[in-house]
Amino acid sequence: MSQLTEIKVPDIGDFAEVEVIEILVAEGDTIQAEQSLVTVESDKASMEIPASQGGVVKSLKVKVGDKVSEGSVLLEVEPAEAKAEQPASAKAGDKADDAQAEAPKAESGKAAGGKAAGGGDPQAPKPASAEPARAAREEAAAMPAGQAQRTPPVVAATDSTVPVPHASPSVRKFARELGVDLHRVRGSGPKQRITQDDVRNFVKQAIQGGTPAAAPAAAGSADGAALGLLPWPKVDFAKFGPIETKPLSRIQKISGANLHRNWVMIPHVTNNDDADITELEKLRVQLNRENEKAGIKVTMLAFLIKAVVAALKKYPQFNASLDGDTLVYKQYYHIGFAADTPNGLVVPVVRDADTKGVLELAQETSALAKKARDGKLSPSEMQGGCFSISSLGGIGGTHFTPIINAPEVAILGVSRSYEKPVWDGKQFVPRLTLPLSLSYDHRVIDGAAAARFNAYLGGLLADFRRVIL
Ligand code: CAO
Repeated sequence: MSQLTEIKVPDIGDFAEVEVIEILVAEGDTIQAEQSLVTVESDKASMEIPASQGGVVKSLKVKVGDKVSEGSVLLEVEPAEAKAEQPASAKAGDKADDAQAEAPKAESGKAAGGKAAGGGDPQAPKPASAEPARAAREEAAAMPAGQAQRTPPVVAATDSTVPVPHASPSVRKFARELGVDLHRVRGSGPKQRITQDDVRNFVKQAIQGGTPAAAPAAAGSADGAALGLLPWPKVDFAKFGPIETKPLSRIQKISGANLHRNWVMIPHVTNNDDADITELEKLRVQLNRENEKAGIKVTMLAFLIKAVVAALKKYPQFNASLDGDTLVYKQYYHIGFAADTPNGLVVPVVRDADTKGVLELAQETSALAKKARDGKLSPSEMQGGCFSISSLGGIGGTHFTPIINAPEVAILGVSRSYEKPVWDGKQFVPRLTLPLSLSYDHRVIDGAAAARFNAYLGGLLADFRRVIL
């Protein structure tokens, strides 16, 4: 039996104590000079360490998670002149980076003929500085399928501002050869690193006709496949009983697409609270009695708009929109309200609600709601909203989760008021209670701020005189 030779980490430049993230060979494998043995990763780049000579791997000296530097022993091989020329075993071949085998002959010869890498082979390719690393990454991204990588150690930068899937150069090459877009592959390795098995499984699933478990989609792409979701179930409903089909209305299609985008793209949280509207309801009934002749009907919606404007003034981040990394604070108060129409949901907008009184708001919302039901709203009457109210109070329910109307950052859902027994210190007394459900965009609004907004709003509704303060 010939003597064992240690294969060490060659000169890898400024990189020290880098983590082994992938072992590309196994004990018993026959390896060739230049074949990738392990992938290491620093916070800047990943690279594959090639074998300085061929032979049979007798023992691995590192495992995933170990930290290595120049001179660290990676494995021991039994050099076999004859064997070194043979092709790698199926297992090793599976894992090896073909790019290494395709590396220019002169370089292979140099490394194979040079002294052990651990000895600091002067011929060993120099590792990447930040610039070549970036170049390697850009080249990898731009390279068409089937094109080989360059010399070892092969480097892929991970510090890009462009989101580049986390994968070693050999995995990138493997994916390119199979025509797989790595953005669509979910990585199962450490830090979501994409392994060769992930690419293989992705292809297998695609061949079998399923939707491969794709990585989460980039913002804006919301089809099920891009989100890594199962395909929509296809059911022959007629098999189970009589059916009738009707195409969605134009409004349903438009509002459905908007609701879907908003639900998927905005991290929603809903804060539920109750407002004591016992006194406000008395005022509302009295106002309706007084204005009956004028034909004005005041519903809770008009009071809600007025109170919401006061709350928006106190908590301006609710009257804002996200524009990239910037928050746009609006100094106007246009309030939308969801209106249920025979053709679907629409959201007319009351402009400059801060300048209008409750009676004017009642008249305007009722006129807009009628126009909505008659399908006569103009596009400009549905634009420019800052905050929306979805009132289901006339219908029922306790609490619900309204979907934010992007690019707004919050929406108030209102359910049906009910008599609630409230302890006044001596006894339970019936109080008319209005359920408030405030959905907010958690990227912009903290839970504490939402709770404050909702509690403040409840306080205004409990004592409406506070609205003028
Ligand atoms: N609790 C108890 N009763 C309420 C109430 C509440 N919170 N809100 C309204 N009511 C009562 C009204 O006082 C009125 O009573 P009367 O008929 O006895 O006078 C009745 O319910 C009907 O009111 P309304 O709903 O027609 O009027 P409104 O101003 O409250 O609402 C509008 C107008 C357009 C918002 C409403 O008609 C509507 O379309 N709501 C549905 C909104 C919707 O679909 N939201 C879901 C969107 S998905 O998030």
